Amino acid sequence: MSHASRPQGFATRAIHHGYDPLDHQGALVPPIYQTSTFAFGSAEYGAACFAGEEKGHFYTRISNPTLALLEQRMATLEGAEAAVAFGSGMGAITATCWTLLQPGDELITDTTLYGCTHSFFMHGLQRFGVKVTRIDMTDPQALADAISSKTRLVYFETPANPNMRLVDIAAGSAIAHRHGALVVVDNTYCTPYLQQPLSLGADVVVHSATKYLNGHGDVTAGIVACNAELAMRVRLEGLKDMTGAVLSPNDAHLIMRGLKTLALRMDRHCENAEAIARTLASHPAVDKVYFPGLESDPFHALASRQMKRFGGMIAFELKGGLDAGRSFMNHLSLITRAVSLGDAESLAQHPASMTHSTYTPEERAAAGIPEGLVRLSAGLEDIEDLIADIEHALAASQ
Ligand code: HCS
Repeated sequence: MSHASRPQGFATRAIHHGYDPLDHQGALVPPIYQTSTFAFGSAEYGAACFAGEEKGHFYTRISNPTLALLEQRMATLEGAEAAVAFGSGMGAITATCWTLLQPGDELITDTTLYGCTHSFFMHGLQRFGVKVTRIDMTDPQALADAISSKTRLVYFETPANPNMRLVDIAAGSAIAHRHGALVVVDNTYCTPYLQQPLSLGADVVVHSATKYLNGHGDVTAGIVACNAELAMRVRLEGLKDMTGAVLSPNDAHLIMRGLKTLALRMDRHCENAEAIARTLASHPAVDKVYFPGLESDPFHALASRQMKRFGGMIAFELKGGLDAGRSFMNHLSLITRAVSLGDAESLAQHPASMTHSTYTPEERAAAGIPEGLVRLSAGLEDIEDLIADIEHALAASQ
């Protein structure tokens, strides 16, 4: 294999893919095209752009060179033909669903979803005539039993936010495809560094790029990655016409800066999370730890097959329940009490009253989201400092 045709590794593509400084006056870092609109050399050229006969950029809600570079990088990292960037993860999710569903269709999803995705499905899509069926997707047989010719999309997170349930992507995709349904996987918790759903049979990957992909807590963004035909539909219907949830070029630049260190950061997040999970699992105040890296976790075998490592997210319950969980959070001094995840800073939050407060208590119970559950996003700090903070907060909450 010649040097030029040798496939480049993940970190190399995250840093270099799609850009040659010599095409841009030598600028090492890609220029930011901070512009809303693009001049047409002639009226005819502008008309051809609008007609789709010319590939040129003409308005940033539809495309922009800085967004296009981020999209190419995310496509190569996910093993997709194309990607589309959005101004938030919810922008990516809603645009995908508005593009691929119509009244009368059915969407089958897992009982556990991020709170606003749950809310969009139950209170948004259903209002517009889409049937939403929630099942236990950790059991492929439940999908096989529920799916029908009306099922257009099968949608799940793996690991799921916040209770770390895993879904077998290959098994779910095989069942969905036998019935002509498309599979959409929210890959936010893993990033393509840890898991590539398209290679396991999924059709569309969605991300909140606000999280690990950017990694620095200063941007909200979303990504859809899939085949070129679907991506064009999501761009022209879901992004351009139905949500307008465009990403700013400056934020695309920040995400590309984050992507340069994604591989390094993910390894550190994974190492810190494993050490925290083992500390929690052996502490007398802790009732239950939800982390697929623990050999005792029910999803350990699937995670070992489907993920490169076990990720940076942990959930746990204390023996003292909700009160102890709140006390734990209030006694943290290094770990920040905040929603979101995947930042350099470790973050702790209470799903029942924060990210998953859009569920009714009954829905949370059915989804396996206990009221006392605490969610931790392991950051990049020194592990000794994180463990000291956690041990102090646990001791104060017994
Ligand atoms: N999706 C983010 C934002 C919550 S409101 C999270 O923390 O799960």
